[in-house]
Amino acid sequence: MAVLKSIITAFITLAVYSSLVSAAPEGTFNTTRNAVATFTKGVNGTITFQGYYDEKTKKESTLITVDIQSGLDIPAEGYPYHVHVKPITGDNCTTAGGHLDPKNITDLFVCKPPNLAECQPGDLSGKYGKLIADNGKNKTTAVDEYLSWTNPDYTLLNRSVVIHYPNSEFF
Ligand SMILES: *[C@@H]1O[C@H](CO)[C@@H](O)[C@H](O)[C@H]1NC(C)=O
Ligand SMILES: *[C@@H]1O[C@H](CO)[C@@H](O)[C@H](O)[C@H]1NC(C)=O
Ligand SMILES: *[C@@H]1O[C@H](CO)[C@@H](O)[C@H](O)[C@H]1NC(C)=O
Ligand SMILES: *[C@@H]1O[C@H](CO)[C@@H](O)[C@H](O)[C@H]1NC(C)=O
Ligand SMILES: *[C@@H]1O[C@H](CO)[C@@H](O)[C@H](O)[C@H]1NC(C)=O
Ligand SMILES: *[C@@H]1O[C@H](CO)[C@@H](O)[C@H](O)[C@H]1NC(C)=O
Ligand SMILES: [Cu+2]
Repeated sequence: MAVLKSIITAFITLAVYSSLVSAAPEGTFNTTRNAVATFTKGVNGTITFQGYYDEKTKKESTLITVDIQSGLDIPAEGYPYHVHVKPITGDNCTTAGGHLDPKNITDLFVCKPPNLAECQPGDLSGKYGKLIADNGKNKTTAVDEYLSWTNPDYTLLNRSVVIHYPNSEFF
């Protein structure tokens, strides 16, 4: 297939409450701020986003849980993954549009820890590392303070997550 650089995409939808891992952020998990991208082709697995709010610090944060059970077949290099602005239509990855980038940082800026505030909020692998395959799988978590559940420009809902092959940082 021509210029299909992504491995697979999944639409982010509201999730039902699911149990939490130990790496939970400060604050309270708001069960209505709960979204999941479910991958069923190319890779099997989920990326879950759970929104927290800390009354004391007034800080929003999102616990990101990656749980890919199969399909990451290229070892060592790592798969880039991003939140893209649009939901996916059919199997056409181009319909995902660009990265979630409300501040117009653009793909030209190379996101490097620890300066995560300067990254595109959608550049998950830039902020937290590419998904390193372990027997086709990856399981990892991150606590994010740059996505938002209240600012519509930063929201996750009705967008998509794209996992790219290791040789294609962007599309
Ligand atoms: C939970 O999230 C919803 C949707 O963003 C919001 O309307 C509600 O106020 C939040 N509840 C609490 C206790 O923060
Ligand atoms: C995903 O799971 C389905 C059902 O278990 C299986 O048929 C399919 O081969 C799996 N795909 C990959 C990429 O592992
Ligand atoms: C895929 O989507 C893009 C953007 O919406 C469109 O320009 C292109 O024609 C589509 N390709 C196919 C094969 O449908
Ligand atoms: C980013 O670019 C879009 C489209 O050009 C524009 O509408 C928006 O105002 C810009 N946002 C910022 C923060 O510059
Ligand atoms: C998953 O990928 C992350 C980098 O994003 C890496 O730190 C971690 O070791 C990998 N975990 C597994 C179980 O593959
Ligand atoms: C997401 O899409 C669903 C249906 O496709 C719609 O009911 C819902 O209001 C949308 N949510 C947001 C936050 O846009
Ligand atoms: Cu991407």
